Amino acid sequence: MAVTTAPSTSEATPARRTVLGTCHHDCPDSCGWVVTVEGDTAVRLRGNRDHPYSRGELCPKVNRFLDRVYSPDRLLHPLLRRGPKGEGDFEPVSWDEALGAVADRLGEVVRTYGGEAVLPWWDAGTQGLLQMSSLDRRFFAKLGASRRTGSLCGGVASAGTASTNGSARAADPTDVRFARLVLLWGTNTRLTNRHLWPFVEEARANGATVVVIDPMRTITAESADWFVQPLPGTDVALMLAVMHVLVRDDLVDHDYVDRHTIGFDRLAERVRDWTPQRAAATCGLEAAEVERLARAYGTTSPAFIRTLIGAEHREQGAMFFRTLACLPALTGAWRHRGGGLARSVGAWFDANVDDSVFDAPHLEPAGGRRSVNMNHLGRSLTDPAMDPPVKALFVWNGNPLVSVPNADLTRRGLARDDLFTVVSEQFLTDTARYADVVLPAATQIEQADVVPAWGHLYLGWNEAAIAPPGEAVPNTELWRRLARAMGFTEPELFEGDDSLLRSALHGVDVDALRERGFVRLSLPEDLRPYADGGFPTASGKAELYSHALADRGHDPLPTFRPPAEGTGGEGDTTARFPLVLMTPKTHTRFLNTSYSHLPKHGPAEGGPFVELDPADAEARGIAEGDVARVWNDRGSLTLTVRIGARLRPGVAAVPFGWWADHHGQPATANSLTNDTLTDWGGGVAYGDTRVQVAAASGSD
Ligand SMILES: Nc1nc2c(c(=O)[nH]1)N[C@H]1C(S)=C(S)[C@@H](COP(=O)(O)OP(=O)(O)OC[C@H]3O[C@@H](n4cnc5c(=O)[nH]c(N)nc54)[C@H](O)[C@@H]3O)O[C@H]1N2
Ligand SMILES: Nc1nc2c(c(=O)[nH]1)N[C@H]1C(S)=C(S)[C@@H](COP(=O)(O)OP(=O)(O)OC[C@H]3O[C@@H](n4cnc5c(=O)[nH]c(N)nc54)[C@H](O)[C@@H]3O)O[C@H]1N2
Ligand code: SF4
Ligand SMILES: [Mo]
Repeated sequence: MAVTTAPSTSEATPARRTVLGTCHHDCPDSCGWVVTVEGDTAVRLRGNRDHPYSRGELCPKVNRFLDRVYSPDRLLHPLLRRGPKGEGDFEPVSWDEALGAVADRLGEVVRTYGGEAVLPWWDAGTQGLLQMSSLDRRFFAKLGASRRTGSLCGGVASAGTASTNGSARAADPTDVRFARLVLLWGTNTRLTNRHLWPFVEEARANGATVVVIDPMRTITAESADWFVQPLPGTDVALMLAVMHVLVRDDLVDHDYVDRHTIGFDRLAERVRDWTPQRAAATCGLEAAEVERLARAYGTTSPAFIRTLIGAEHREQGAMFFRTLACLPALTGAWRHRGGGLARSVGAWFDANVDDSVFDAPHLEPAGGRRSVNMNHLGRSLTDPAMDPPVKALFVWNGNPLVSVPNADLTRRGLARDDLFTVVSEQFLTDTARYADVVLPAATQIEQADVVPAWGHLYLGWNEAAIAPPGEAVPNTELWRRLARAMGFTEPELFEGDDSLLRSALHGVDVDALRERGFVRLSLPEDLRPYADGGFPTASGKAELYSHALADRGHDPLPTFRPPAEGTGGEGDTTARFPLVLMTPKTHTRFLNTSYSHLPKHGPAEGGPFVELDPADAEARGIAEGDVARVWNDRGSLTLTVRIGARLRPGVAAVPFGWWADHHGQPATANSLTNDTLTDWGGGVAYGDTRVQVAAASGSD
């Protein structure tokens, strides 16, 4: 079989040259970088000082990116499974042999069960426009495969915000520098969005107060002027009380509310009972603190709310964002630069990027395709009611066995002998160990791409700096090879990278972007999206009362509801599992599941652990360094105990990102987590998880 190579976008190769690129990781910062190449080898990768947002700094993960590129564990050749699934026993084969095996099996599955028996699963392992998801859409449309829906990250926050504002579009995060009050609400800026921190410090230097609202005393909380620590998942109650005070004390911008919102009277009625005392009891706070927070928000201008993802991973996750978005509408904070609400800015990229050009509805079967939520990978692989059953699974840009909740169910699914699994990866992850065929993937410095960001308004260029080592290929090249191996002939399945890129960008001088490494989106410098209203809802106003939510069976007004997994709801497991489990991103050297296996990352973070409050540890006779079992009905983990002052009593935490190997047991943090879908937005409730903890020798 003839094999095409990805078009090279590199210049002629002098002995030593520098190449501009952009970090591809699933991180809001999308930093600009410069790779120094000697001959065929990348010898240095550093931040691009000219980049207006990242300003020359990278992070403890990517400062060692070349160790990842040149790791002895890098996958360099296609592999075919030899031993039992999960054991990681593979033999290297040629691309022709691997593609032949995939094409044979895929053809058989499609003939026997239909295209929907094939399930593609991908995440944002690279956020590059081409390499995240482009030609794959055409390939799987042509196959008639099941459609992957839902989101591990961001979909809920977008959907919740849009329920109030009509769009996920919100403030430019860097405008935080103009604020006088900064609420970092459910985001760990210094860890997860570190390049925004200087903008927060700039606000503080100009007199702003920085408040962190988080159930965990994070490194960001440590740096705040004021740390508010509600019980996990109770924020909507806190927001209702803030709105209660705004209405009670007439801190509402009536002109803004009258002209640019609907439903104020009904909202005022709803929040009437939500006194600071009531919210304080729900949130585990002092009423005086709730009062003080509300007064600060209602009396300080500009007031800027920054949030990201942490609070969306809850059964009522969309409601958090829907309710949060009501706050700046009530106070008219949107009027001011440095006011309003900032979240992902991803929705702004449609100013210059249109990835719908990658879709190919004309290649799909006439009857359409069924949808499978990516958060329910385990369920979709094990549910006997799935018709047709999933018989072939493709995974790229993700490590679902570590990142998806209810992981033991995913593992049972992946272990099925009758499931054919293909994984495209840079490393033999927990997921790849269950593959029948593993295909070696290029890293960001080996592939050309353009990176849309979700933490700032710059589009980044990424030039390929070196050729992929061994036989690794960019994802786009993988889809071209697979299409050819399947005998497909439609030209759109084989479109080249450069042509794909140019077709998706509009209003961008691609050559100038490539030359400079970044370009700001074609948007005004002063972004303020709703200073004069103009909300893209059905009513054209911010919807404090939402008919659209009512039509879909939701409460049309902001409402607090406790999770089913926990106090009071259906399926209450409080008695058996008294602790709420948090599984956050905790490590500066980790990016999700992507670095824990590398020698300068995992070991330096000291290994997996469970963190307990001193009171919970003492009640269980557990001391620092003891080994404890953490379990619920979904799974069990045995972990070293750390006792800290970061959590409240009743809350435990296990960091996310470690692989099963690191635990020395076929389980990870996500073996314990809740896979109930969120209220809307297609996400999942990792955070509404309850567990019990006992000394490892203890019994349940
Ligand atoms: N170092 C590092 N940086 C990263 C990542 C990483 O793994 N490591 N991952 C990247 C990715 S994919 C993403 S999406 C972003 C995420 O960025 P963030 O959203 O900032 O990070 P998270 O840790 O998911 O959650 C933020 C905070 O939400 C808190 N939280 C959880 N539940 C609640 C709640 O009910 N209420 C409130 N108020 N807070 C709550 C958690 O304690 C946590 O401190 O980070 C990116 N950056
Ligand atoms: N318990 C718990 N679970 C969580 C979270 C949490 O806070 N707690 N956070 C959630 C969030 S916000 C997210 S975003 C997800 C992340 O979940 P995942 O996306 O599954 O995790 P990553 O580590 O980002 O996986 C990226 C993988 O893609 C591969 N990759 C990178 N570039 C390429 C490429 O160009 N081609 C191919 N083929 N592969 C590539 C990397 O080698 C890596 O293994 O996890 C979610 N899961
Ligand atoms: S992981 Fe985030 S902070 Fe680190 S270099 Fe990439 S974009 Fe920047
Ligand atoms: Mo994420």
